[in-house]
Amino acid sequence: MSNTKTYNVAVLGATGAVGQKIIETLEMKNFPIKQLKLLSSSRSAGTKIKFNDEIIIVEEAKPESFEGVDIALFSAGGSISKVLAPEAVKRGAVVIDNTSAYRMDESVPLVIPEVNETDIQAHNGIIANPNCSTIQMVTALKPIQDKYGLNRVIVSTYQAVSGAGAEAVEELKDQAQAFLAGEDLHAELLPVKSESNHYPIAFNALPQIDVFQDNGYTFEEMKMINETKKILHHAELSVAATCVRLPFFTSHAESVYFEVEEDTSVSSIQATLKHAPGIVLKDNPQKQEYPTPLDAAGKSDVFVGRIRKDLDDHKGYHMWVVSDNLLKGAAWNSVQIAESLVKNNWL
Ligand code: L14
Repeated sequence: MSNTKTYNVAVLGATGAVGQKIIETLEMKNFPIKQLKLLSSSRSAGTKIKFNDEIIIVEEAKPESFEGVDIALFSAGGSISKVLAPEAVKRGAVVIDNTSAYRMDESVPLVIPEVNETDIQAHNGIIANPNCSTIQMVTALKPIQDKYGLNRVIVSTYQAVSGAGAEAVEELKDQAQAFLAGEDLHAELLPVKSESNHYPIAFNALPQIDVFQDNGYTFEEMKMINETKKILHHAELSVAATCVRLPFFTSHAESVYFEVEEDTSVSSIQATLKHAPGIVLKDNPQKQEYPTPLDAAGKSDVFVGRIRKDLDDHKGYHMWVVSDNLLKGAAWNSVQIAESLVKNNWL
């Protein structure tokens, strides 16, 4: 017998880049919804959004908005999550939070369903969705860790502008047009809106995503470092990251160097990843086959290619990992967590 139970679901940040993808993913996956509530700041309240055959009017999010809600998907920024997630939990909702507000909180599971689904069970009302760059890398590293052990990871990212929101996408479009018309480029947003210096992203590369920390790493880099250890339950793992913004719209790409504990081979790693959940192996140098951001865009999988052995360290390997940052990196992973809550009765 199929489970016919349905749920009251709320999406906070419904008009944002991730929020819109969450709504599309809920519809596409036919999530068992009784009533869908769309919430935002007062600025976007009143926006009309289509869901299945219904037009839903976005409401301003308030603590009382979560009355009667079973599952609330949050992606309206960390400071809003800090205020409203406890209010939602107080009213009986389980919050799946897409911001960095709770990820490193010890009482909050940080989950990629293909990697550590059972961690969800221990939730106290909040489950954190990892950072987009972390999700795609860890989805690819987990089967490798399980089979060969893992003691070191060094990653450089090539990140799409949509990670910084819909406004950043507009900034890139405007700058690209200005550049081709021979006009001056206006930079008001990237690398970080709230900071004083802004640099053009069009035809450029910016080695800063999120704010700098005292140790010289950016917060995006530290998120990758700390979240990877937590999700893999491997506090001793050495992780270093360099996160770079590039001028394309969708999908992050990553060059990942990793060192395994047991001797293996490229073909063994390829075979392992070929059968791993959520992974599509696209690795055939003879035919020039490897994933790119453009072909990963709009797809829910994590694509891996360019697997090769380090020339000096016999336990070192390199790979190229690409995934849609708004889907597996955000909306898709969040809805997978919601599906797991329902399927396993972990609400
Ligand atoms: O931590 O600007 O969830 O690309 C993910 C997107 C942080 C910013 C997070 C970006 C955000 C990042």
